[in-house]
Amino acid sequence: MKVSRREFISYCTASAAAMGLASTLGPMRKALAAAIGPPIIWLKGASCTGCTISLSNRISSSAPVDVTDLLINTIDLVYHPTLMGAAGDQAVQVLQNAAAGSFILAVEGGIPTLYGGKTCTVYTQNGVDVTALQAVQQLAPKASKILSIGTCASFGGMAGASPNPTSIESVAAAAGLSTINIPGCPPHPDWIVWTIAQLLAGNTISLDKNNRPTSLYGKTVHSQCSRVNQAWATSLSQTGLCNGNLGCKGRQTYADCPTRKWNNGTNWCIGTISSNGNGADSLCQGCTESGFPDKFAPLFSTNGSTPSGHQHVVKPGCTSCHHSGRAGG
Ligand code: FSX
Repeated sequence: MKVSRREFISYCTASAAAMGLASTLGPMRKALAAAIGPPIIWLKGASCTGCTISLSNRISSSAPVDVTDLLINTIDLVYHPTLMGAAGDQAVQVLQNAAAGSFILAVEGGIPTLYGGKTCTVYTQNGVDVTALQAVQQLAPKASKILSIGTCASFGGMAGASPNPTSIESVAAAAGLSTINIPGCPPHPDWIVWTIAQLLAGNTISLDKNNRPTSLYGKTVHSQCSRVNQAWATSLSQTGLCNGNLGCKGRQTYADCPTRKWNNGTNWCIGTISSNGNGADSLCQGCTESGFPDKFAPLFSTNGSTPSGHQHVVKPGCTSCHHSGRAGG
């Protein structure tokens, strides 16, 4: 892959910001905070780091256009275990300094609670290990807002899937406090950026019963899907047909994936494979929902059975049952 000079400089700048340099340059950090709002402390519990990787992949035509723009011009991310270069006592001191004032707490990953939470240690303070459970319980009550980033933090998710040997809980359950949830396994980078931007702008975010922003999670995947009026597929090889009887969870899942799409608007799980290879031509796995993944197992079905309450009518242009566009139907 060829990397242009501009891309290389942009990448280096992002790395510098991500190294926590802004956090350690006192006057500069103060000026930054005054310009762009309260600092953000990002903790990571039990997770695969996919949420951070997803955020790092942001590419947008509007600001912040990428992770460089985000870190330099949009947010004051003072502590992030994956992105920052600072480590050890210095990094923890930066966290503590930020926690002494107004700050936003973002947590990625579920919170192990068994064994006193000792299966997940997030940092060491004064020579003592601090668990994710302790850090969340100490910081969450002081935070102006708490963001649960990803399905693990929001609901337990993949990290808390059965048999959940370390009794992983959501951030809200572990902290005993309400959180703004941005689920998705992983969440779309736009969902994270949009929510943080609303908070920094002082806007009130409308939430659904699962504490997800309704602007992002207000409609079912099914109701926005380009296959909504197509006949039932009996095999994933039937490109373009509705995968509702093959295990697709689009009718129970709330997210704007069909219209926003992923990878810079290129494709999404159900997107039809095109000649240039875009699209996964698969099905929605329900990753933004509480109970994922256990509730939606098995993720794939090959029995071709008709979803309950529907008559299986396979013909092009079908207008019966959910194919008439009934959301959630
Ligand atoms: Fe969980 Fe984040 Fe799924 Fe992974 O780190 S939401 S396992 S894609 O990404 O926490």
